[in-house]
Amino acid sequence: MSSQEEILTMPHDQIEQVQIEGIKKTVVNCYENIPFYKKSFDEAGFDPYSVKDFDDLRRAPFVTKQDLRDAYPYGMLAVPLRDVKEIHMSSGTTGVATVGAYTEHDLRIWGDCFARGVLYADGGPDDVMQVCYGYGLFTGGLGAHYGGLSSGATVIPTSAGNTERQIRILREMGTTIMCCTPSYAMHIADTAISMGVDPAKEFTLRAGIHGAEAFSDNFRAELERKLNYKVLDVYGLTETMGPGVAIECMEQDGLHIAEDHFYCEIIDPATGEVLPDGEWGELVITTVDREASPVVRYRTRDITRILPGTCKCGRTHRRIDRLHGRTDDMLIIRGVNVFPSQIENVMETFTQVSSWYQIELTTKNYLDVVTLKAEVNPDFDFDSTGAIDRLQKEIQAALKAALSVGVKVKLVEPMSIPRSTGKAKRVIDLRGENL
Ligand code: DLL
Repeated sequence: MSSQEEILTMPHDQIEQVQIEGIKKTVVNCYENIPFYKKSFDEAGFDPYSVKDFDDLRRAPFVTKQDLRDAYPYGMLAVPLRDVKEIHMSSGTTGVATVGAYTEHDLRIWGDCFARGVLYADGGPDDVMQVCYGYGLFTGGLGAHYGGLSSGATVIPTSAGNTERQIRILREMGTTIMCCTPSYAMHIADTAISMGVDPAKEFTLRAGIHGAEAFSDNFRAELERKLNYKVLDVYGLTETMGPGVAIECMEQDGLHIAEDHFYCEIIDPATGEVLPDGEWGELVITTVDREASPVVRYRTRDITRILPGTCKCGRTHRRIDRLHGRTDDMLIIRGVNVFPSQIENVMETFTQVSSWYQIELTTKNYLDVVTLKAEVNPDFDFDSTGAIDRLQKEIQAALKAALSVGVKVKLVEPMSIPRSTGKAKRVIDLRGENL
């Protein structure tokens, strides 16, 4: 058994011991080296030196993305800059980015965590891993890269984009594991098919380690059918490391948290109360042994739950469920709370439409208007206006019933919604732009 497999099958009380020892150091390290934590712990009356168990940690205040942004660029570093060997940043669509810094130790841990995805896929040195996540400040490319190296696989760092070349390499280099966003994997598959290539037969893929965005079970099934491989979901975020915080095993029954490095809690986002296993809420993460950018009770805004019980694979690290979106994904449409995943669930019941959709929000006469653009499948007769009208009305009625809010449905031709090589853009909010 490899040492990683030994860690992954450790009795859970031993994992908890590792976590508690690490957390004790993390809270003291944050308090002593990061002025933000000194202030926030003191204000909350939280004594980092008194932490002995997980209940004690629960008395610590949360840290938010805004806190990390306010500390830009180096305010959250717990080590001297000379010990930092690499820096990544979140894309920061709303302005200031958040910074993730890594010591040599942090980079090694990162590689080991992502390498668990390769282990879960029953892979190792005999695999050829094509990394088509973007390389750069985004953590996808280099995180997968370090994971590939740590697992002993042969890494081909194609980065994102140049889809025809990706396809050529997939066919010619014997790639067995592909790493990219699920939407980019679908785009690669569809482009290959449109080029007359049958990826299910001509590619040699065994597994895809896909994450960075939510994707439905149907989307996964379609990917697995088109590419004839197994899709494993990988979760992570710049603020705590990048990809590898949690990864699915071949059971595809939740993502095993790398619990020796991350302590996860689920809270009620409205009250901050910790919820029991099995209940859905917001994921909060404390790093166990991160040196450069430790976080104590970071509110991820991601919605999931801890799956009770143990996994059939025999590994002992607890699992989170596949993510159901983010608390800040919630759209408030005419006062009604709507999650894009609810819209997706309805769409999936219509076999005539594909998984490509975009939600556009506009304002008309001071009221929110939601338009859902969805692509029909290539075998649907798009020229039959009667059929299109009928289907649009059926989908509209189903959405109204499910969401209690009217959604205008506009079916469009296959391949007409722009594809992305990274995270797909599902919601376009044009409200407030006087349209
Ligand atoms: O997306 C890190 C990553 C790269 C994860 C490659 C997996 C693969 P950020 O750009 O900081 O980091 O975005 C983090 O993306 O808080 C989630 O909302 C979302 N996210 C990440 N993985 C998943 C997933 C990377 N498997 C944010 N399912 C997170 C759903 C995900 N959402």
